[in-house]
Amino acid sequence: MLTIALSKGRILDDTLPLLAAAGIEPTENPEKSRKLIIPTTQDDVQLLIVRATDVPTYVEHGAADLGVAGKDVLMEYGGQGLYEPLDLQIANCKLMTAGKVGAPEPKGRLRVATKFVNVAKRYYAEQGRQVDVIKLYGSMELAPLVGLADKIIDVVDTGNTLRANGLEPQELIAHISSRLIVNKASMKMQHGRIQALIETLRGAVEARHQS
Ligand code: PRT
Ligand code: MG
Repeated sequence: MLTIALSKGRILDDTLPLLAAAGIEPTENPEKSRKLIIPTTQDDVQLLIVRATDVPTYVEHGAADLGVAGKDVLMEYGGQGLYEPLDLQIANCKLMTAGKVGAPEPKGRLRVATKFVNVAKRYYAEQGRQVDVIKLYGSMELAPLVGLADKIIDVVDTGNTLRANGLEPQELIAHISSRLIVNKASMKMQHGRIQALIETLRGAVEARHQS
């Protein structure tokens, strides 16, 4: 059995057409189903539906052989425990700092609210800047508005969410897309099969960008 971990929403939406190119289609709609293990048209391939931030955990520990995760999630997860053989070029966005429109730079330590705590610490350490990082799980845009933080670090697509809350994108930390990730032991044990799937997906990614 080959097990692929995916999250609902934009990653699932954009990954299903790529998997379909490899002849892998879920036998029921994962967005609608309450099931967390979804069989596919290939008897020996199944999908696991997990939270986006949990995908690397399932794959690193071998509970899934493969997964699809945003580079933001992978940067935050860190470590050397996964292979990342293919940029799927889906769910593109940017990881950015943002703050209140026109707010002056604070004099003392910068307070940064984010769910990307490790990314934030690394980013400001590289700049030699002292910061207090405040961990949040969502609605980061609120933090500068109510004085919880001076800035946030979050993924930005259109920027509409920032603008709607009187914030502006400031520094670009990284361009983000979603990546295929592979468990290291699976890559050894099922090398031929996984390599073939990677090459088929690579072809589907390229075809998508030529049309
Ligand atoms: O939603 P949940 O808490 O379960 O987890 P998640 O937010 O990590 O998952 P999901 O499915 O929302 O996002 C999965 C991946 O999609 C992320 O890890 C990113 O790599 C990628 N991605 C691409 C995005 C966006 N675009 C995006 N716009 N993830 C989140 N957003 C958010 C953004 O933070 C903002 O709050 O969507 C909102 C709208 O964005 P704007 O800039 O268009 O207004
Ligand atoms: Mg989300």
